Amino acid sequence: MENHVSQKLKTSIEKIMEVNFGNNIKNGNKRQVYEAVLTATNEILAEKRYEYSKKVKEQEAKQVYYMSMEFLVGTSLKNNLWNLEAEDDIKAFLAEYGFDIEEFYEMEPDAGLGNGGLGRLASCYMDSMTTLSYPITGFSIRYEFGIFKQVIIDGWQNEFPDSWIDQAGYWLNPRADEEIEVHFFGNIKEHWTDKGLTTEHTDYVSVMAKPYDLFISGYDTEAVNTLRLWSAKSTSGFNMDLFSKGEYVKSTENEAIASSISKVLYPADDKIEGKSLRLKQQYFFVSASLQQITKEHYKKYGTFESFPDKAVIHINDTHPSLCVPELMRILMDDYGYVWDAAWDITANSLAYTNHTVMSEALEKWPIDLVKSHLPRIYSIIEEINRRFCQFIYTNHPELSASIDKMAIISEGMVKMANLCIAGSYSVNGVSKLHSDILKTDTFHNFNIVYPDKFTNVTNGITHRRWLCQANPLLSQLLTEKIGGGFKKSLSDIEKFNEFYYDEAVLSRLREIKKENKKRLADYIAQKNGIEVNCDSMFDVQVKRLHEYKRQLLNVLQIIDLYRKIKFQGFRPLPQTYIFAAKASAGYFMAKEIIRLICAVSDMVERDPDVRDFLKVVFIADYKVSLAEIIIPAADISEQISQAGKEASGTGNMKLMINGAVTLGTMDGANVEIYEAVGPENIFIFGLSTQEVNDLYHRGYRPEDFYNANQSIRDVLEFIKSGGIGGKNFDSLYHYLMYSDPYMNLADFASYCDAHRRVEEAYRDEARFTQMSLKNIANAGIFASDRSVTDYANHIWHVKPVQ
Ligand code: Z57
Repeated sequence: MENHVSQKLKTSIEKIMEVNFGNNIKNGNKRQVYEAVLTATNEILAEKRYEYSKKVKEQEAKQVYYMSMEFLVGTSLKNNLWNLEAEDDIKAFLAEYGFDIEEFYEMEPDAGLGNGGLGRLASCYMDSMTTLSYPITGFSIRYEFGIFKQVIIDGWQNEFPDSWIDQAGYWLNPRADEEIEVHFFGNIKEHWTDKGLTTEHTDYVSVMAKPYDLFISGYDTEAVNTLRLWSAKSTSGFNMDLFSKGEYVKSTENEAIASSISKVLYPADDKIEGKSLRLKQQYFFVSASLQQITKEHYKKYGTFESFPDKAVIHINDTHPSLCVPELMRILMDDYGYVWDAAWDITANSLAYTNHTVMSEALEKWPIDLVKSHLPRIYSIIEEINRRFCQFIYTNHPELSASIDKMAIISEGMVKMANLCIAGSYSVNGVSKLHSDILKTDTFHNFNIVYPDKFTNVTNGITHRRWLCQANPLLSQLLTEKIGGGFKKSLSDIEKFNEFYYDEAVLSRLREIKKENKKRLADYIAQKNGIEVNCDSMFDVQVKRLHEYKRQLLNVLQIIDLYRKIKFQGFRPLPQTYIFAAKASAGYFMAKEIIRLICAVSDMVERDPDVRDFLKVVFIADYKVSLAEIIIPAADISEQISQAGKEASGTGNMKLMINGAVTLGTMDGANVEIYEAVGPENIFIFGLSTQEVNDLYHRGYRPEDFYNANQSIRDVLEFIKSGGIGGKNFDSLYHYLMYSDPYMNLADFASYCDAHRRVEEAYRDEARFTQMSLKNIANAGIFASDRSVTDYANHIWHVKPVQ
């Protein structure tokens, strides 16, 4: 039975072909029909959005505003058609005219408005909130260029601009009627009025924020939410005087400076970039968003007393931390509230999620930078800090000695996490382990002062994209065996446990994995020119390249394996190691690790003694749409970060739900995966968080592990002697021998041992498939539907709008 939406879509596609191109589908070219399909789908969402937002307004429902510098949206066409349950119909409809919908999917570029886990999490949450009919608006920046395109040349990562809007701009709905002005630089003047001492911001530079709305569809729901992306432009176009004088370049300078704010996403993940432009980006989107939110609230309610009951502003990592002083500024300067009243409203409307404990990622800004760029905001932060320190001295004299660590301003810097904790009513980590570390270690003192603020919400993923759409064969099998209910409530997937002894189901699982491996093998053959054996075990590590994630440990094991095959006659199970990762553009060590992976890949490929047992593939340009091809093909999921460093991980969950078995440390959400599947369905190795800390305090010396372990010596000396294709990797050798900050060498032996256990398990086909089934069937708790329900009930206090 054809649904109503499909019917509307078809009519609309036909209409757009006529109106936009004076053509029809039959005679249309691919580009025209592509545009018509995207435009028609966007229109359906726009109509649904209108109906839904009317209901939200009527019911005066409390709303979530999700502030994030990143939303890693990926592609939208397939997701939207799938959510609207129109995919099959539209596919058939296009096929009638000789068009293959898969080709349209491939034409759509990823909206890569994020780096990695943090940005993809935000997008998963938008999907789940919408599916569960909660009102939420995401706020971010309409970067003209998303995360760079990665091209590997001679093993070295090169970055190219990712211009996505031409081909995917059909999803962006401009709202010129809701432009907002944002103020930078200038001076502040204080003067007395009948309202007391008031502050005026003068001589500022204005930038216009123009919103573009991207509609977010949900599955089996009336709801459509919006992701509002702000684009920067100058208030004045260009300088006509200069233009008339023939100074063409100069005449457009102001516009160039203004629009640079929304030009490009900063490509550093988990590491701060203390640049002026980055601070401008943060304030730009925070200010535009909060001005809009407060304006709407005031129009409706005429007061902000009710603000905390009607709105919650979520701060995704500290990047939007300026929400704290900006909301204060708006309430005081624009709406005349006095400090205490404004603080009461602010501190009851903001909630903050921390995503890392790595010191280099905890944001801090030089005082001078904040003061010059945002003088009014800085003066507010100073006052927040003064009152905060006063509060600690008065109520927690025992913490006086820690005041430097806890202060919002200290050591010449503004500490953004401290600002967020002081200014929010809720602070959460992203896995049980991470949230515990926040309380006992990173923010230990704050937890003494505000014990009720700290909570945990373990991350989740939208299984609709990561299972149903990325792995249609597995989704089909699940539907046959347990019904389709899991698409809306993933807890149903638990029923799949019943098939643990069902030979037919186990063999179907193997066939499906094989098909997915073939699909990936085709991609690899085409992109890398490497033939991989689909009967070999696919071992996958895909994520950003970072020292703490220890892709290097993975390569060391591979080199060890290579040497044992080559020189010691070892005959392992045939295995294919698949890597994909982007490194931050300026991150030398990360790029060296990519170069090492590529060199090992070449070395193995060239060696007839080894290549039938071992393959190594580095797939370039990892992104959401590529992840959707790689993840369903994985047998083994490498989650091998140093314990205590990976806040949660979400790739681990995507791989698990696609039947990959985790090989990992007791870190982040791996701990909860371990609890979900049981010790016999996961491979755990390495030091625990506690052991890492103890070793660190005793004094970690990588040479001790070098001296104690023959394999480590062999591998390191092999690297040093030019064994890897005659290439020089001295920097990595020295790094490991004399620094090794993430203790690769300490975990090496345990990791190699875990690999042998993996091989042994994989050789027992039946047993391994059962492990895989257990992983699929117990992934229910990692649905982002569960995560957002936790947020909604325990942090945001919002209800669905039906
Ligand atoms: C980022 O992707 C994450 C943390 C950050 O502080 C920044 Br900046 C970027 C990641 C964590 O590394 C992952 O462990 C976590 O799963 C993800 O955020 C989502 O919470």
